[in-house]
Amino acid sequence: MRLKLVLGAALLALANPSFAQAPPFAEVDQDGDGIITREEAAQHAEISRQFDEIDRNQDGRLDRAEYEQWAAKQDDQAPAGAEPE
Ligand SMILES: [Ca+2]
Ligand SMILES: [Ca+2]
Repeated sequence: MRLKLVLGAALLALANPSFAQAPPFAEVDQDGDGIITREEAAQHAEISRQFDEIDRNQDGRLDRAEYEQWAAKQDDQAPAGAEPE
């Protein structure tokens, strides 16, 4: 079960190597408990790398609000081709 989820995340990472947009919260929160742990973030290189920055209240976990805020910022930084607002 867990292995299958990890493999799915790996396949998605391969399918989207540019990471132009952050993956949906539900995709990163593999067990669906509403919190992204470091272990879950480890499946996504960019999230893992910026974990401390995303974790604004420094409790070692990413809740949906923290993640969505960061994800929106990633979308703002989308590379050429994206229309600026
Ligand atoms: Ca989780
Ligand atoms: Ca947090």
